[in-house]
Amino acid sequence: MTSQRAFLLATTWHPATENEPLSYSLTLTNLSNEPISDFRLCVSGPGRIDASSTVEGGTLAAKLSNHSQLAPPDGFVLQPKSSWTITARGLSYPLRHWTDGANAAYLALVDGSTAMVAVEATRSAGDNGPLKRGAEIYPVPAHVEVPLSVVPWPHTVAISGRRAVPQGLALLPEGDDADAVAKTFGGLVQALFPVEGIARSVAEGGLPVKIAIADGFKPEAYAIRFSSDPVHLSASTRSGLLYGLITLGQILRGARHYPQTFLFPLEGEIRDEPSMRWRGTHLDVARQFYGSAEISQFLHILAWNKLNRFHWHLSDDEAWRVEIDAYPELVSVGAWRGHGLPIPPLLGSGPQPTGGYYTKTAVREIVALAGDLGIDVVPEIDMPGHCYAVLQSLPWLRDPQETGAYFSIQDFPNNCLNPARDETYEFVETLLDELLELFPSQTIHVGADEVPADAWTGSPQAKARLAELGGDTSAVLQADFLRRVQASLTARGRMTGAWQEAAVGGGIDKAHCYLNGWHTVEICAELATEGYDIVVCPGQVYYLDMANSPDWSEPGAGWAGWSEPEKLYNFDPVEGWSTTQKKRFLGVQTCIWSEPMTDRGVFDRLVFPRISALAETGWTQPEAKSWERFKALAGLMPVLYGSTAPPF
Ligand code: TNX
Repeated sequence: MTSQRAFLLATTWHPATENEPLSYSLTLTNLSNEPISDFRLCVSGPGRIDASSTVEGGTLAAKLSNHSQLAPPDGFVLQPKSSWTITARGLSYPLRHWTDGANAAYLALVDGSTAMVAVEATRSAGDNGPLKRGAEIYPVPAHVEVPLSVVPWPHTVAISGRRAVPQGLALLPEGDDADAVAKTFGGLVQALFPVEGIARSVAEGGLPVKIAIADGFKPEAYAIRFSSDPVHLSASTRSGLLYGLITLGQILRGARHYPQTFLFPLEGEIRDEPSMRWRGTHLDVARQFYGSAEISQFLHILAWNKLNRFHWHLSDDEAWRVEIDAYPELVSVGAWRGHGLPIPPLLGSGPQPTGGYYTKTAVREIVALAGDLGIDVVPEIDMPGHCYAVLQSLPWLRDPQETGAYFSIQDFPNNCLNPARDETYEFVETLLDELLELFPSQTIHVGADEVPADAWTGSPQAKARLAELGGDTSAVLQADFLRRVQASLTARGRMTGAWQEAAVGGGIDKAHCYLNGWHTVEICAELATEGYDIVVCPGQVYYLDMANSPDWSEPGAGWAGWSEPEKLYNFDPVEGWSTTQKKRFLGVQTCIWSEPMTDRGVFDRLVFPRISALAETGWTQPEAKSWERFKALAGLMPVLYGSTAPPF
């Protein structure tokens, strides 16, 4: 039962000064007319109060990662209209932005019930600027250096003349492939711009566009020939045709919405092809859940940016998100956080069960949509680390003799699958049976990131296995585990994807994998020298959870720094790479870790327009990039939630 009493939590971050060390204070106010006692204040949000922090005014009675239960002194009564403040010092994760602090709270009462607490956004003692959320939409200027509104900018544009802006595009497909692409494009513009009527018949004023497959194009390349009537679009693949239609749709939208600035050409040609073959984004649906409708719309946006890889991060410590018939607990337990559940409220989820998962039907629909949109879905199941949700759901996977505790960087205890247990491999094999049936993609990502250096040191089984392997670090055990998982994937005809840590402890088979380099470009280059194929995604630029600026008022994280759109746009992912190293370069992706994105206005602010800046890096030839041009055109690109709310 949830009590209706009213409480308010205000939190303040005090950065360290010359005289005072850093501190984080939490003030609970009882707004009701009744006193309250025998309670714990439970909070969560990206920043955490460590077990080693000192707490003044109360005690840290229990905690798991960023879920903290704070208890007032014995016998304490919080009187009506009065406040209780506690202060934590010595936090290992300094707060840098307003989304770092507690963004959900409740009281746990002795009778087992909970009471809701309204939470104000965390303030910093040194910065009172208005807090920002919602995408920043760049205004389209009156004059732009190019006459067409296309993002990412095409390879070759040789057009002339201006025609009266057509009312829409009347698609005239020739053959089955072209037919299918026309349908996909119809669905795409309907989803993104439902009231614009971009695809419409000749009778409604649509400009005829002949679409046909033709020989001689690279896989994603296309050509558009403008002439008085009709326009001709050709490509050798469905994705090439779709990209051509997207270019036409973008030209039409620019000319229609900004007729003084952009035009629809009368004659000439656009020939286009991407500069990189891997142009993607990752999305973490474990820390925050994104329902199928959100994923579908996000895929539409990726396609409009000509992005072709969707790295779907489906599991982490905080949750498991995909239905697996053999292990129903993975979703009945692992997909939900809540007070009293095996996974407590984390990262802003409240006391009520919060979460969700994708049914197999939903996954199949999403994978099919992605395929139509030219997007390869790369599912990630993170292992052996980041498995707290798995182990809470399937506790028999643990070594029953294990003693002691090791902690992950996000402060989860004993969160790694045990590489010495037969049960682990049975689990992984059964999981892969179902996963591979759901995901036809060439690549399956197995995580491999952030296994604590002291993982498994309390497990007799793991110690025995390590001795057998002749190693003395957890990295050796991890590499042995990953090689076994990879061998299984290779035997089933799949490539293994992994974070860069898969290269430690002896590494995995380089011929059948690619790695995401997430530390620096230099590390990516070193891994390329070792012979790994690399997708470059360094945290300090391509992690879209990092804030847009160092200001407190900007949402997002800050552990890897901050990345404004211009920095991301101009970033060279292969700076300093040799020709040999470049042979191992697959392309680029952004990573959308979702810890700070409880609020969807925060998602919009962090993801847009930076994802379009990445898309242009992936598609446009480096020498043809121009921040000024991109900035002028980016305002026409879609955002997911349409959240452009003013600051608050
Ligand atoms: C590091 S990058 C992680 C994630 C976090 C992210 C937050 C990587 C492979 N692991 O678990 O969500 O930082 O920025």
